[in-house]
Amino acid sequence: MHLMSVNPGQAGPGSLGNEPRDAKDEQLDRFRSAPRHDALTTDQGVRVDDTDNALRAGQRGPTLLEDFHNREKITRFDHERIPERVVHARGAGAYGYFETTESLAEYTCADFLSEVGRRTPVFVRFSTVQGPRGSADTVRDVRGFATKFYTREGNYDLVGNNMPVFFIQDAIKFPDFVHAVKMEPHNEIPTGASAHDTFWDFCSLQPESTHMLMWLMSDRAIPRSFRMMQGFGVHTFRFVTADGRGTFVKFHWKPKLGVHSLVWDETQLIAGRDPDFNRRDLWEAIEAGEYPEWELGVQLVPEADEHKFDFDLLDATKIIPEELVPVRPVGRLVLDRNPQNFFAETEQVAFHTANVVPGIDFTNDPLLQGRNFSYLDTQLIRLGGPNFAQLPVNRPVADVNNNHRDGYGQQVIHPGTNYFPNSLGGGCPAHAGAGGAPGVFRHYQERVDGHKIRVRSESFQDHYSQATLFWNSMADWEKRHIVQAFRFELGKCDSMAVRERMVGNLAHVHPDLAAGVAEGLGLPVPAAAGTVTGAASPALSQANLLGEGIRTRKVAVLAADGVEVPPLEEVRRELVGQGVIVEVLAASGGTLTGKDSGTLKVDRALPTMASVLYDAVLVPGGDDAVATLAADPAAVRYVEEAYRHGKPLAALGSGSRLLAAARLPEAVAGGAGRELGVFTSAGSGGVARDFAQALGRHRFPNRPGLLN
Ligand code: HDD
Repeated sequence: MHLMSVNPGQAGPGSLGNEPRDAKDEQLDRFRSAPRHDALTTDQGVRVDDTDNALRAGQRGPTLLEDFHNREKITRFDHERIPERVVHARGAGAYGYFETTESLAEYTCADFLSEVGRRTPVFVRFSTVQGPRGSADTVRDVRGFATKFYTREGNYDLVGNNMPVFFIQDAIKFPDFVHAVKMEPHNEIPTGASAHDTFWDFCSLQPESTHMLMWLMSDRAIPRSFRMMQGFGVHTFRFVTADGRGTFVKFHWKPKLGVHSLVWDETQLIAGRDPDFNRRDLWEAIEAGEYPEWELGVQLVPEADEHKFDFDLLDATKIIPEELVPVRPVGRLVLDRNPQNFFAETEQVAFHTANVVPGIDFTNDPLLQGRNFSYLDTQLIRLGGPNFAQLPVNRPVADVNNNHRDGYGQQVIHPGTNYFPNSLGGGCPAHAGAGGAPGVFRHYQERVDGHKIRVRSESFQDHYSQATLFWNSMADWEKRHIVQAFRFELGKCDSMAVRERMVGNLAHVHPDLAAGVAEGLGLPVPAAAGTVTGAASPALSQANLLGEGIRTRKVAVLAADGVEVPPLEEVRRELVGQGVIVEVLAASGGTLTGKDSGTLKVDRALPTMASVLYDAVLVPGGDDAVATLAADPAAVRYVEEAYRHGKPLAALGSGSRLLAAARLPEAVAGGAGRELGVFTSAGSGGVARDFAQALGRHRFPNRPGLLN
């Protein structure tokens, strides 16, 4: 492997050009392996003539220790793995850019947020939390949403999740929480699931987790795609101006495609059919030029308003409802490039909440304060030493210039002095920022006055009001899903005492929730506890976050020989025109013969896919084709499953006979089909438009006979 000429540790002169995105690209280019047309060599550059046969004494004799190529090859292989992340081990990442659309110069001196139109290169990594690296994507879990901004003033990491609150209020509880949610220590079960005793034992004893549990049991925990999730910085951070004025800020990412989820039954089937469902989706969208995009929004709270809310801004188990402080759009995030090597980039990327730039600072949120210790610490063990910031994906585009030296994996040949102050090195590197120069990090000068105590503030003690707010804000079908999720999770918990304690906690959230869960578990319905308010925040419901358009939604067309091609092509044109991915599926690959004339190319063989890998199903007409499909249990299953998962279905002409063969509930046959997202027509007339609109609604959660 050849590395092109490189001066690691220092970004080259000119790397802070006018277009920062190019700066990161160019920097990465310098680390990419040259095209591999050359002959095979050892790590020392010695050419190797045979990598298929070890050196041995005679054709059938023992292998010789002096075969340095064999030994080096196997040793390198033995050392390929590094410890996986203790949480968020499974993930997928991509490069892109952040573009500022509204200047925040009034609130922060952060250069990358100050100029409209400025583009800053980014790397984003999405992840699940509980499961190890090889676990399935579609488990019920929080999703990580971590963004590294390579700004001209240094790297800024926004290490967030797809839920705006957290399980605990103080970072000292994190090891307890993670031990409880991870696989149980005696048998390492379950993989990628929170439905087990230790997790619910911990949460039932830790009522501060209740608000987060509501999010975790909601559909937010089973996203349809990383591209269709919101992201949140979770904590209240602080913007700071050049003259030292502070403003509280919360960060929100909002996906352009809307917020959409899978249904629970579907997630379990996908975990078998395609455990890489979410990573594949991200990868394929970017390869196809369908670049996912999010809007960055901020909620700004003047310092004078710090105590005006009935919750504490420093408490990470609370949101600021958007109805109290609106989310102000300030920029867009676009992911437009897949990594070239998963390990080098996605695995080795190292995020850290304390990677901040001038103009962005912390608050005293005790969860954030602990994170600011943990991330640097974890990278030291995970990446094998202190020089991980020199790895290509981690290195800033801003110059790096200091007296840190040596350590495992040092890539830089540092000349000269290595201490400060010095005169022999010309006094370099010198303190930045004499005379208040811009672009220098200066800590916000917060006045702190208090006793050294281990006490949680009184203002952190209300654990239920916002859990109730979340419940009240859900559509009926969202509430049903939450109840079913609690029933499933607690139903997998063997300890009756834990189940009862948890249901007791839910009685503080809402009597309907507690009753629904208790009934499912066969427990007595607990009496209502505390005062339950009717307050709601519509911004929390996915029903109000449908997004723009239907680009990249996937439609399966079920076909066989004798298919009526022209009406199908008409519908396909309409859908493809709106950015939908339409794939023709038949019993085997190849080309189908049309009913009267024409042919239809098969994109995929039906047995290699499944209805759960699509957003909707379309059945074209053609008597022979439909008869073949109706006799094929796999095709019938596609229709039935798609129906029971609430997905739009359309049949053209005699295609409706396949719907009949799938024995959909009577309400559909009885004419209520259109309201329930099931469309049939003699030809193609009208179906395309209705079907496309139905795709925009994503699902029809009020159908009879659904599997949730
Ligand atoms: Fe964390 C990874 C998000 C609390 C300690 N965390 C990690 C990642 C994300 C989050 C997205 C994966 C980053 C990546 O893709 O590499 N974590 C959060 C959020 C939290 C949170 C949104 C609460 C608001 N985390 C939290 C606490 C601690 C940690 C309280 C420790 C006291 N988190 C870690 C870690 C990880 C990590 C152990 C594991 C791997 C890594 O950092 O790089 O340091």
